[in-house]
Amino acid sequence: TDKKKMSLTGRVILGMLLGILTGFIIRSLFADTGFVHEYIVNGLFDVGGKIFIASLKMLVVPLVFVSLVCGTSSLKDISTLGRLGGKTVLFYLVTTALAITLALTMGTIFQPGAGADLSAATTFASKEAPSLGDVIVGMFPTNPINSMAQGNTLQIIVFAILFGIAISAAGKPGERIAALFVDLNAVIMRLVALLMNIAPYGVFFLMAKLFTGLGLGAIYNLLGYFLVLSATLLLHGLVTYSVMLKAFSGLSPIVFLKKMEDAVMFAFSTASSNATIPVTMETATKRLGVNNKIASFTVPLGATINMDGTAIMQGVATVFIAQAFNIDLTMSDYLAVIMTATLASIGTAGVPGVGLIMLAMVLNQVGLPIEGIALIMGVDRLLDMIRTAVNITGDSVVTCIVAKSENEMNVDVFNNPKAGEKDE
Ligand code: DAS
Repeated sequence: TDKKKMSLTGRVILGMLLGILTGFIIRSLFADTGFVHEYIVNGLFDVGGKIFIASLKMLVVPLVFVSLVCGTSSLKDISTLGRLGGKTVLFYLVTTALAITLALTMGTIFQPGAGADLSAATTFASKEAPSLGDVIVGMFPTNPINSMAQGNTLQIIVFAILFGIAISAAGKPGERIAALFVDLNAVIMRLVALLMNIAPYGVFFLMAKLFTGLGLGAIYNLLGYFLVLSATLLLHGLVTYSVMLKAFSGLSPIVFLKKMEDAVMFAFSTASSNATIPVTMETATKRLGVNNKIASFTVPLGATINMDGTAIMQGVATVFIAQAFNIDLTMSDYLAVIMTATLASIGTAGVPGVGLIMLAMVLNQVGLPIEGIALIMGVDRLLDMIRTAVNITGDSVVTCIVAKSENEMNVDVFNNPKAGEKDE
């Protein structure tokens, strides 16, 4: 019998584990100079990992633009778009506010910052939080080509929606263009599937390089912070989303989480929601059975404005830093944190490390010392990977809820364990 080739998911998990193991071996056997570090870690692994990330990011702009034009132009009428947009943004804001409230509660209960070691505190450049007005004006492109060149996802989304509406209102010419975008979308999704075949190698390189340089010792003296944050992320990712999915769509959370494994692993290994958009889109449409006209809107939007994992980090980190510096936060401070963190997550893209920059805005808002960020930077890379996985899971849950409520979900595909499985 022909040996059943391991599924892509299995190969990515294998690549991840081998990468982590290789990192530990190199870290313990080789000094951090010399041939191995020079040519293997900072050579092969670094280049391999960067090529993998670049191959994913290469697809984001064309995929977001084409799939969103495709999705919008196939909508029956504008009111659908209004209803769809309203539901999606509402769910995104509610889940983010829920996430940060959970985080503040867990931080207050478990007091991870009590007696923290402040010696590591150095300076950290902070940025001003964007005002709501700036964020909204900033969403409208003055030059769509420039928005695409810069990868400004929110501006691409706005332009694609307007372009899609124009197509559906343009009669014959619109029909021809719509057909073109349907074909373009199919080709780009095929390209996504092809590129996913290099994922096992890309993930291996990323993990090997990361775990060669990752001092787990840094985790030790921040164990309280690390554990409380990880526990809150898992609680939100596994419990909150499961309850929401069941309550608002009746779909099985077990089936959902099983089908999310590819997207979760990509988010974890790249620590970038944006780079994971192609995989989240493929998962939503091919494995969860969501109609492209929904996913093409909710997934890119979610990757940009919906970052529950990041909001959780900001909640726990704010409480940790306040405790570490012995500063008491009042209830109005907590409300300011919830507002600022939710707003900050709208204005920033899903790329590695963006959570720390947003944290600086939140700390500014409640008058906490920005130096506190220096305390937690050492363990942030690993936590960034976990919270990015939570971010895209949140995007996918809302995508399923909205699709189901619009009757734009093929439940048979959702319930079929083999749907969209790639074992070529
Ligand atoms: N890495 C970010 C993302 O891609 C999250 C973060 O930095 O907190 O979602």
